[in-house]
Amino acid sequence: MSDLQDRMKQAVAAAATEQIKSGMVVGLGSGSTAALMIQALGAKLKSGELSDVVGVTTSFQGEVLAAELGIPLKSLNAIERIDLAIDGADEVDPAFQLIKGGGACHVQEKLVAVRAERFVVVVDSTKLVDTLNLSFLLPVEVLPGAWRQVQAQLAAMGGDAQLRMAVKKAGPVVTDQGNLVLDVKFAAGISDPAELEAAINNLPGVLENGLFVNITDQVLVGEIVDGEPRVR
Ligand code: ABF
Repeated sequence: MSDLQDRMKQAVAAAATEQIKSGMVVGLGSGSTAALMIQALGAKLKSGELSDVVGVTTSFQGEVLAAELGIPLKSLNAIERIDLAIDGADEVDPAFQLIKGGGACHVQEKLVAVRAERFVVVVDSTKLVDTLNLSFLLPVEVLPGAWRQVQAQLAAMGGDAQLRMAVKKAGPVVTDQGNLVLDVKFAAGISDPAELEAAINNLPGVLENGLFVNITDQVLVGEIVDGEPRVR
């Protein structure tokens, strides 16, 4: 990550953390920007600026980080509500529709996002696009025994789907739920995210895809203006 991008992420994570109030149940997203937010939350709880905050994590990685910072955590099944969820994204279009799942955590991320009273997305300005999927592949979590069948069905829908492999192709990436990920490219991009989200999720063997449609309440964008990080 470039230093500039890092500064944008820091700024946007800090701005999002300002929205967390004492007593809230907060969805804690995944990825590097959300991790900065989790760190900022941990610092505020430690200093006493915030109290009685409960986190609901969206990944094993986030769970480990939050536990290290002493943030009290509960599972989705153990809470009655989520007041606010804050998470990153891989692409954001002008209508606030998202592609997420670059970290293979989109199943839990979507569960938390749809449950939240308010869903705030934190990105740096490199994530803003006019049309989804032209530069970032769409992740689809699939049951291990069904990946080739789903791959073929996605091909019939016009999508080129490749099994996500671990670094150095040591084996497939395995999600926190023990499933596999197909990364899909639609050559012309995604013109109707709502229709495609539903169509892909309707394929047997698919757990969830990374299109987040009509869920986002606010997008905070970190950018560099005159050499300084700014949030809009
Ligand atoms: C999570 O982390 C994912 O849905 C998305 O893939 C990724 C964004 O990561 P980063 O903030 O590191 O760019 O939010």
